[in-house]
Amino acid sequence: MKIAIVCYPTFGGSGVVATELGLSLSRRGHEVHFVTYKQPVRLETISSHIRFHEVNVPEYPLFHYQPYELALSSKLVNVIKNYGIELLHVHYAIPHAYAGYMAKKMLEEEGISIPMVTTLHGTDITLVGNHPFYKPAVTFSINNSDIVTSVSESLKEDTLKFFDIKKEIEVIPNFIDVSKFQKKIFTDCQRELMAHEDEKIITHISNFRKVKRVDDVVRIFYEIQKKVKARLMMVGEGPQRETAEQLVRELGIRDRVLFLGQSNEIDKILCFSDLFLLPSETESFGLAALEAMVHSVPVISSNTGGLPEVNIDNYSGFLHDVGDVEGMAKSAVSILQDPSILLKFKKQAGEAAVKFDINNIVPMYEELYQKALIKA
Ligand code: GMT
Repeated sequence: MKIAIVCYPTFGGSGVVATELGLSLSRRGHEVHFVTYKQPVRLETISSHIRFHEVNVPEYPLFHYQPYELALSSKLVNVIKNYGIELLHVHYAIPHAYAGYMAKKMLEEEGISIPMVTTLHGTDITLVGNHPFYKPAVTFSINNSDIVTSVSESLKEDTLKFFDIKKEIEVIPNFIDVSKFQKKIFTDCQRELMAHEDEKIITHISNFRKVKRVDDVVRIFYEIQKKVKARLMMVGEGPQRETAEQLVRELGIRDRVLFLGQSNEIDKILCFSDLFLLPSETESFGLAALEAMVHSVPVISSNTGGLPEVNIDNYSGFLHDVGDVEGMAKSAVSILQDPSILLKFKKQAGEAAVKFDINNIVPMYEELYQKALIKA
């Protein structure tokens, strides 16, 4: 099948999922064309089965806001025509589903019919899309997609609650290539560069937006390090980084906390981590938690959104109410304090990740694509 994928090319989860999906589809014999404004971060190889088409938005002084949707829909029309694309898969409703719909309509004028699959990822529904400025456009784009998927049951429920949806929403969870990680033996983990042997390593990875509650991460760690010798690795960049750094200073734990910035070495960082913290306000899925689990790192998270579908309470880690810093710290200590309990949770975290193996999930998309092609 010839498939065009539209996504955000940045470090965000939706872009990562879209890229990994495209790579996997190409390995399964499909031809995949990524259409976005920059080469996606995890798209390292371009081959005859993987192409990248950059959407350019020329700066024009008349425009206060440069019209990205217009450029994207025009680019889609050209790519679909030039490469004989059979199916369009857009990740994130805003503005991708909207631009995709426009491309579909333009192509219809030329007698070309192309099905569009829209995958909802979370913030396009729970935070941004729900805003009155965008709501009519998001509702319209979802209702006019041929097939709609969401990455968790929880996100499906939220979408039906917040929008007037007339379409069936299929749940296809996010995924991970278990064999890539669990069989990989890291010879260069270099744990000793990050912490002493008797110290535990606690990690948080995110884009440091408000929704991630990075201050809670720092406060949870502050409580943990009173009981267990530990270090905190803060990985990522974003608007809350400075306030978190300030809090670290105020709490007097600067020598225990490392802000590593954005990293392409997530595997290496998770390879030496003992525990992962994700106390988010909301999380449609929590891909970062799954990435930790596949590296056998137990997760302490909030029990919000799709997180309970990924992190299994008292098995792969623990779940607590949003903002329950004390509870999260207590659970963390209970795992870290006893080596045999830590070992048990590490093993269980790895086991819980297997359910989301790429080989179980990607065929679900292929099946939907077939359905969409028959419908079109
Ligand atoms: O969480 C973010 O800040 C990034 C965001 C995105 O749009 O890429 O992630 C969303 O999609 C991911 C992939 O499906 C999910 O794993 C994240 O839980 C979801 N984020 C939120 O719902 C806050």
